[in-house]
Amino acid sequence: PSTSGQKNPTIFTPTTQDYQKVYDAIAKKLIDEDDYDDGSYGPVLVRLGWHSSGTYDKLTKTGGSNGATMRFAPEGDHGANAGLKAARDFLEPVKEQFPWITHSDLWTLGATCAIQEMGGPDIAWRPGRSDRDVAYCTPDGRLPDASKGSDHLRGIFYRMGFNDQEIVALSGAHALGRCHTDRSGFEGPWTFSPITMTNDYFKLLLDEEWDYRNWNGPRQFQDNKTKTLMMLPTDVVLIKDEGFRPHVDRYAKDQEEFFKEFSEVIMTLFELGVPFESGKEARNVFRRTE
Ligand code: ZEM
Repeated sequence: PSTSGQKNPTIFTPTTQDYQKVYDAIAKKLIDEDDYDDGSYGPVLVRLGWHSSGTYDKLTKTGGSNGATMRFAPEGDHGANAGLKAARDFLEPVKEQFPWITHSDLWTLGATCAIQEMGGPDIAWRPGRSDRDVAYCTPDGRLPDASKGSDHLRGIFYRMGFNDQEIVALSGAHALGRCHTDRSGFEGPWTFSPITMTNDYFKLLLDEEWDYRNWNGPRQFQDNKTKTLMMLPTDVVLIKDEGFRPHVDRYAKDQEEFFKEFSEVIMTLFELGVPFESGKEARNVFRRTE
């Protein structure tokens, strides 16, 4: 059959409305599939977006969300990425429904959607990531090690191009989700509402007394009152270090201020290393589910 007179039917240029459809499909799945962890895949989707982006190295311009190289064994099997298959598998049917979206766009859009749907701030997002082959996998060790101190934290995040304020803002994502003994070895949630985005992580860091947990697992902290919450060594560093502490204080006092700065920095995180052809005007905030 002749297609003359038509545009090449195999080339499809998705619009903002098309990406909104992907957002809506992810949001619907988050509501429908509530039989996971604390009742939502939201937190693990956020962690997937973060780990796909947080490999960025500003000096060599390698890593970052472009590529979705965690699909391949070397990177998917890095210790830091344990458990993220759950998030990748959750998004796979969405990829099949919208085959034109790249995995790398889908993973960052999934995290963006999850944050908004869990009551977090609006986050601007734009497409433009392409999937790359196994040769682009990053070496192990680019993501932070929770057992370490402030020098390590700064080393990792400065490499991505972030500063102290941005490190603290990003850490506020630990309002969400929990640690799993079969993934990181650590155990438990940071807050009492792990599927709702709040500034509680900062409030709890300041308001609770944090003792070492007496157990066989890796060194972690537990709240002295209920003994049900946890903090990682890298979380507690934020209240001990004088470069980090002022931002913890600010975010604990004012959720709006935290949301504003979190929104800005996570947008930046998700864009690290992406050779966008579009400009900043291509960024869009998707409509949330009612
Ligand atoms: Zn996390 N994170 N993270 N993080 N993280 C875990 C879980 C989650 C660190 C870390 O070692 C760990 C950021 C920064 C840092 C989330 C988001 C973001 C876990 C538990 C560990 C050990 C994994 C498990 O056992 O399942 C360290 C050291 C960080 C340095 C500051 C940033 C930045 C994040 C996003 C912006 C989220 C949402 C989770 C919860 C995942 C889940 O499955 O519930």
